[in-house]
Amino acid sequence: MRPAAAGGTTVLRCGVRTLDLSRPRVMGILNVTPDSFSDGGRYAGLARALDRARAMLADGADVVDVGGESTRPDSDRVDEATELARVVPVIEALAREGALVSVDTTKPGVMRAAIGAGAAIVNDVGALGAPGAIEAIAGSGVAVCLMHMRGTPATMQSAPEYADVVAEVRGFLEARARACEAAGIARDRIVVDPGFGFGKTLAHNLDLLARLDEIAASGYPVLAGLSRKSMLGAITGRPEGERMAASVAAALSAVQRGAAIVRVHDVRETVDALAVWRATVEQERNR
Ligand code: YH5
Repeated sequence: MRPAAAGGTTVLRCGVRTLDLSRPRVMGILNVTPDSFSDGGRYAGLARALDRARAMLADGADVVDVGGESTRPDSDRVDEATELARVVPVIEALAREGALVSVDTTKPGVMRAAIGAGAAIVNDVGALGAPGAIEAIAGSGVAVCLMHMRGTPATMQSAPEYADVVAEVRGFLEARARACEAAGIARDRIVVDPGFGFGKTLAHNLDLLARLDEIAASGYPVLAGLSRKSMLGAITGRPEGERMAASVAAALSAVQRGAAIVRVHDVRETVDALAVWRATVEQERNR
């Protein structure tokens, strides 16, 4: 039997914790926005969010990604106080229970409060582009996911054009990662993400997925967020609530091309699919 992997084990340093990336990992999506959890008041909302997170962890999620600002094209921005009130109690409770928690935010103030509450990963669709964001992470020890987005959530769907979407996204992510490293964020704390659906046409998204190995060749672990997204609707003709099988297939496709982490709504199904995929890969490797 050959060794598991050449070149040593990859781990992501997340503050005092580590995430072993020698096998693909699953990040469960926890939206803590009023549309997702508010009916019944604030505490009922918190209890329901925690129930959902615990269910994802029981289903095998390695990380719970807590987001209080929807970044969908049609969604409203929220102010910092509102976002804090939504995410901090959830992060505090989950971190206290020992969960590895990431916070999906673009605001440095929310990053700092979330880290104080126990978040171990900051997932920023703005790739730490906000003033003060790099500094908020640098001193903290937590890991960061740098995502590519063209434009802003409000403008990103207006006919984006790229000469070579894969080259441009990879170049952007490498430049942001270098800026982070220059500010003192170690290489083993950085994850990159091509940002499926964020200012890309269907053809761009498919190019990024088909050539995800080229993003992975940057040397940084790659996170892929494809779950339930419009590109899957475009391929299958299914509405958002009926994209689970498409999402699982997309996650497998991403992992096969080198994704280290997949960000998903349907944790149980994705974990099962990855277990089968991995069993075949291990069998192939050991024959
Ligand atoms: C991501 O890709 N995405 S929020 C529209 C949908 C379904 C899902 C039309 N945060 C990412 O999940 N963070 C979001 O149906 C993210 N990577 C990272 N790192 C958008 C989202 C969604 C949007």
